[in-house]
Amino acid sequence: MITLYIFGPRFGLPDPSPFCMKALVLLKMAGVEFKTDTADLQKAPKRKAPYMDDGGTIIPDSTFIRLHLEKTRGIDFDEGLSAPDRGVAWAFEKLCEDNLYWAVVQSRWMIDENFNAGPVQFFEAVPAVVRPLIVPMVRRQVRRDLKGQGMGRHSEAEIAELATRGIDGIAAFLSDKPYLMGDRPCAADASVFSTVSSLLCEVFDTPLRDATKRHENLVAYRDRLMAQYFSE
Ligand SMILES: N[C@@H](CCC(=O)N[C@@H](CS)C(=O)NCC(=O)O)C(=O)O
Repeated sequence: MITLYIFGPRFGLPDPSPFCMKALVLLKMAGVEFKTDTADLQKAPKRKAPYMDDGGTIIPDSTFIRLHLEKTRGIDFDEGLSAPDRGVAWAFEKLCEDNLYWAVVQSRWMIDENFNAGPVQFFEAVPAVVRPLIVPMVRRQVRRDLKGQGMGRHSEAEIAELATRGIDGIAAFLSDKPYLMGDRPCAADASVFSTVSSLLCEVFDTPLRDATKRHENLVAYRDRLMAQYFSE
């Protein structure tokens, strides 16, 4: 039996983490039986969620979860795609994960109003006496991560400008297709759908959300895949 360790629904999303959402979608695409449990980052092999337990084998990281499913279940999430199309799908996936994701993190964690509307809830279980120490400490770690990755070195306006390029690119490429690469979902849809859903999250008032909302096809794509994978 597979157990996927995630954070669980928040902010009107199946998971506040686009990587956890992606792993959920991949498992649903694969059609395998699985259950979910709450991630314990101290036990997570890479100290990040998601991670998956497949009959005692622990697989961290959403992309390695994909590769594990492909290897062990004989699945090809990109079945039917040509080699160039597989490359394009991978590039869009990594645009979401290595670029847009960090713009989302910056907007949720570094802008006080958004932090207080969202991530502050992650600290509810922390005893009230130490919370005033822990919360700023974790926010400092996130700021350090953002600086290390590079996104955190830009101004908010510059981040919005960069993210809008990516968002516009996804919208233009998706065009009027039901899925990123055509008539059937592929692995990149798990990632792109999760990122678009995160960008559109109503809890956070950001220029990224406005830039995404401007594209009717992205809103429709989010709605269509949400109905397909999370109707429950
Ligand atoms: N490359 C990883 C990224 C996972 C990731 O960044 N997870 C974040 C949540 S969105 C996390 O667990 N962060 C906890 C931390 O950094 O302490 C994947 O694809 O699973």
